[in-house]
Amino acid sequence: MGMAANPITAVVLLLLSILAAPPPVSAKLKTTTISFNTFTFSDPLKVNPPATISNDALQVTPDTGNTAAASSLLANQSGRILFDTPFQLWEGKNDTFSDRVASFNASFLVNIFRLKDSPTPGEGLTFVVAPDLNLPLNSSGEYLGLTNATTDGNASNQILAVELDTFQEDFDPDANHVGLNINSVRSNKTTSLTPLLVGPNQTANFFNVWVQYDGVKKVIYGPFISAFTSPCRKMLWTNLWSLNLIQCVHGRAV
Ligand SMILES: [Ca+2]
Ligand SMILES: [Ca+2]
Repeated sequence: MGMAANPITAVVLLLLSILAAPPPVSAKLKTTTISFNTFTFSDPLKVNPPATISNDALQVTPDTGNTAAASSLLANQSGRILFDTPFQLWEGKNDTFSDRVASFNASFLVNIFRLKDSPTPGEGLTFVVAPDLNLPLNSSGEYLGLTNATTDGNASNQILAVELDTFQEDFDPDANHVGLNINSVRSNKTTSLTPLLVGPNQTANFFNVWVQYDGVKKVIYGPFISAFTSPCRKMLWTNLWSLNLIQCVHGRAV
């Protein structure tokens, strides 16, 4: 489980926690919790360049206020940051509880903003569940660090992502939406975030985001969003989609 993104939009993640817990059906239950207040390179993460860790935060794609360098540094980039150890999301068909699927809860603080003089915004940011730690080649732009022109839509991708999309392609409803992506950047489901403006602001723009999966009900809440600056962290937006993880991702995934 991790983050994939494409640039010009600067993305900084400051807090991430994961809870993975199968439903309460047997003594084999196992719970894993990983939390970060700030990030360092010694954390159990796989950082795929140009993603990096900077200012105690995960920076998925390059960020610079140097406009002379911006066009070459910011354009056509994608990065990924993932946990370096896979999670068991579901077990094999021969398992006694073969329909048992893990639940998880990922929460993070995001800052997505467009540089003041940048000619175009970036495509956005995703929370991703992937089969391995590898970043696909040529996965910038509309491919959001998830796929590329050759692999997009292939069932063998075994990728699940919740996107925060900030640039409208011809298959997108607008330039400010969330989507449920299974093996493709062409979302299975989308919902506009208007009037909640997550993406195109030109100043620091912090939001708390939660992506939760209920392995019993087989429902993904993707995502809850609240304003970071609100004293009571007022919930601004929630969403819910039915999803059976067994049908879209490997039993062990990152
Ligand atoms: Ca898009
Ligand atoms: Ca989209």
